[in-house]
Amino acid sequence: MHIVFVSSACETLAIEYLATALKQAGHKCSLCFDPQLFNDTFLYYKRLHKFFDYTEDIITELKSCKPDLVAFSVVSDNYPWAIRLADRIKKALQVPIVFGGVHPSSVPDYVIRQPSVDYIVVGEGEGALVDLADNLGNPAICRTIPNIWAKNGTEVFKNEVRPLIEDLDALPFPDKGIFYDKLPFFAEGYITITSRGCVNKCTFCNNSLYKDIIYPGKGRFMRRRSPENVLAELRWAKATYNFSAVHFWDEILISDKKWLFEFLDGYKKDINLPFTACIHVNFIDEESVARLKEANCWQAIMGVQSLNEELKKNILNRRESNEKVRSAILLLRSAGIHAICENMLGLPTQTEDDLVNMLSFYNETRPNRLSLYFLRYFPRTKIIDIAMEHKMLTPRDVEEINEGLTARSFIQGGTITIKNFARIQTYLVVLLALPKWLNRVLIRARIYKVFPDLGMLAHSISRLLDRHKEYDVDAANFMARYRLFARKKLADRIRTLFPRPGLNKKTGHVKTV
Ligand code: B12
Ligand code: SF4
Repeated sequence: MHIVFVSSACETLAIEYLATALKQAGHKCSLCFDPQLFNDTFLYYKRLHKFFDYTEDIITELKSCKPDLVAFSVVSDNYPWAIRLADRIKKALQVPIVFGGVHPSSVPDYVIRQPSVDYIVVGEGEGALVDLADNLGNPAICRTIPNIWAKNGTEVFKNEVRPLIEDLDALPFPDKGIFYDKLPFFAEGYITITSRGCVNKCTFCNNSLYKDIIYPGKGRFMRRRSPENVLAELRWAKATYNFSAVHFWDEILISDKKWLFEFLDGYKKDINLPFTACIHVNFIDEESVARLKEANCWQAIMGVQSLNEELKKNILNRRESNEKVRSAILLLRSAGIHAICENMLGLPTQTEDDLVNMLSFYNETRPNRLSLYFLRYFPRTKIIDIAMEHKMLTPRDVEEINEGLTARSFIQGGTITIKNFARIQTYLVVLLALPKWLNRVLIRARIYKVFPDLGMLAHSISRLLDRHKEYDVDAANFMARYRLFARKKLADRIRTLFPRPGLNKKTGHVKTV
């Protein structure tokens, strides 16, 4: 069977793992990439997005490659995009369509109602997608495959979730070629993951849902590949692709010290390229920071989320103290590791004073970059119940979250002072650029009240101010995507407006008889 993945804007490890599994089972896989220009986390302009829209190019590409199955990897944010495109594909090709990933796994009963979605895979997809591809010609069998939800008219078939993959070393390496062959700029930085699951259970995160609702009794949730298995992948990749940096996309790379040190020793010896990882303050100490630095870690990202310890414990189910956060930032900074702290706005019970304290805290501790996002409620996460108890969400809001209608709204509820929260978001862009004494005066005067609400732009500006040419491959990929696809679309538009004689005015192609 020929399975075509349709992907939006970024390289996706899920697609790479699934492509490997399908190819090993004898199927053919390809990729259609929607660059989503001006419709991403950093830039959102409706008109420009429309001008640079690639929907029809994807349809043309799909028609020419004649897939037997079209597959989407879907998070809540790209769900509206996926549905729009799936509807369009269904009209043009009448091909079966499968959705997998976090959003359909969280609310399969909502997603399966969509007319263009024929199958859903809940949870890990390798086994289920191969079974589906093997049996596509026989819908009766497809309706019984574990992890699959299928439908026949209005009848929905819901199958049990199979046990979690216990031994991650048994998985073949992800198929990087599916992205790199078509979009070579992604090969600048190598992304990989050494684990699945997380040791924590924060209320706003999908892991709380996976652990408590989807996977209880289905095996160990937190799993890690052996150091040797990860190193073997990286050695192979380094020899095959000439990348300049590595990104670890684990929830927390450093949660198992013994594993970490063994891995870092091998990494330093065999790979030794600058790398980025997500960490957690609970696992940071002098020794781990020193070992990370030695192995060439240049950037560490940590979710701090809130500096109100009570709120953190009661609302977010996180127990780390502010003292721990302070010491983690200082340790990373003194080791010369670029420290990024992510924080959340609009949390239940959060007050303006909490955020003013946060400004003061960061003014003194000075991480290298700060991000401040409005809490987005993801379907069926625990924090939704908490927000309802605090009357911040109504049942109707929850319905909209499950339907995926809130994808672009960063603000849901919040306290009455929420408009000032957005101004604090703007202040954060300049906070680290100003001297400590000046910030102290400005914070005391609550100067942020006169700042504009820049919304997403604040986030984009702070990202732009913190660009590191040497190994900031995220930024390089972002630029490359815009350069490549904006140029291509502009050329297409110009060709259509000013066709050369002998060219088809509509398509810009040479007329044939
Ligand atoms: C790495 C990562 C990223 C990377 C790459 C994202 C990507 N598209 O791959 C980056 C940094 C770019 C990123 C961006 C974002 N991310 Co992110 N990210 C992750 C993280 C930490 C790991 C994902 C991963 O690669 N896992 C490894 C792969 C192998 O596992 P997997 O993705 O679960 O895939 C398996 C199954 O889900 C299934 N599956 C997945 N897709 C498909 C498709 C088909 C057809 C089938 C059959 C099966 C299937 O099979 C796979 C293999 O078993 C997850 C946390 C998590 N635990 O999932 C958050 C997570 C997915 N991200 C999240 C969010 C919110 C975002 C952003 C919206 C943030 C933002 N504001 O920009 C963007 C969205 C970008 C996008 N369009 O996808 C949320 C999503 C919540 C939700 N309900 O939607 C998560 C769950 C974290 C959380 N807060 O709980 N993210
Ligand atoms: S530590 Fe991070 S990944 Fe783990 S549960 Fe909390 S938010 Fe999710």
